[in-house]
Amino acid sequence: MSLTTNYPAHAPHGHQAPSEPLSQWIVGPGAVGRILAMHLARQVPVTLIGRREPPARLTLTTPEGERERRALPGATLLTLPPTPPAILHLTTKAHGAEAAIAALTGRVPAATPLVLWQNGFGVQETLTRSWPGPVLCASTTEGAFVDDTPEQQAVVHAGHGRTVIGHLDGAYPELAGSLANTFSAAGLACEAVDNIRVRLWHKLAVNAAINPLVARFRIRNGQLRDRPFRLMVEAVISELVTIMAAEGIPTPPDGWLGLVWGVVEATANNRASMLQDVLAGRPTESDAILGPLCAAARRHGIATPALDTLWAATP
Ligand code: KPL
Repeated sequence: MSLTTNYPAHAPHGHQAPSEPLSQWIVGPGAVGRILAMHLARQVPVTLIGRREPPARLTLTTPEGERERRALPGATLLTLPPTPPAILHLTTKAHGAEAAIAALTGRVPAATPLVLWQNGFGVQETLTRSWPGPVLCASTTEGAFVDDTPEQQAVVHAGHGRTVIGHLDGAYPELAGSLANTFSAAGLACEAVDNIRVRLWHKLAVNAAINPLVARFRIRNGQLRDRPFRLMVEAVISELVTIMAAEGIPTPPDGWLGLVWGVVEATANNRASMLQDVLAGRPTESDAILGPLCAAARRHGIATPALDTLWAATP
């Protein structure tokens, strides 16, 4: 089934997707937004939207080294297209999400389904409760980075990952299933899940174990496998295990070590998002990623020296 038209706000279960394909807007032209746009554009009309005009043509380099060049309709938050989208994807950084939604409110129909792609765990809860239409959260381990050299506007898909999508309370399963099918058909393996809250905490653990360390030492994900970084990753994971147990977050099927090292392996060639931010002099998502974990640790009286040091060291 491919993704189709508007979903009413009050049909959390049992809603049927109509049959006319309509466009999807992707707000936030960073690495995740570009990967999503370049893949989705194979299946449905896509508009890429930024604070500034996004590049009119993009080159995608696949993990296998192939190159695909494509013209993508673009817009800014001040020059939105006249026809509203069927689906609104928010791929900004966690700290930019609420400002982007404020800029869109009243300018897209209130019932438009919203998909949140942020790392961390914060805006997901806030926007799920405040956006009038259906809100799904997506969590992805696709590895990607932007390569904006003057001669080319590009996104490098550095490693295949998996995406899961769902509503925080398990609502809108048909919408989640329909979107998962569209993403998978477009080449981004995706599964609709009824426990996205748990999946977001799992991803939080992955991001906490990888991102601050690679940003601090300016290394690619795969270099974490080498000494002395391996020991640092393991120190973080051992704190994460205690926090997750105290929070009642189920252990992932491969265990916490298996989860983190699996992503490191699959994205070995990637420059993680936090490293990209540090290199570009942008604010990082350290508060969104380390904040909820350290807050949970404090609630349960758990000492987190490794996480505290990383948080203090990350801008
Ligand atoms: O999510 C990521 C990120 O870069 O933010 C990972 C999965 C760690 C890939 O680099």
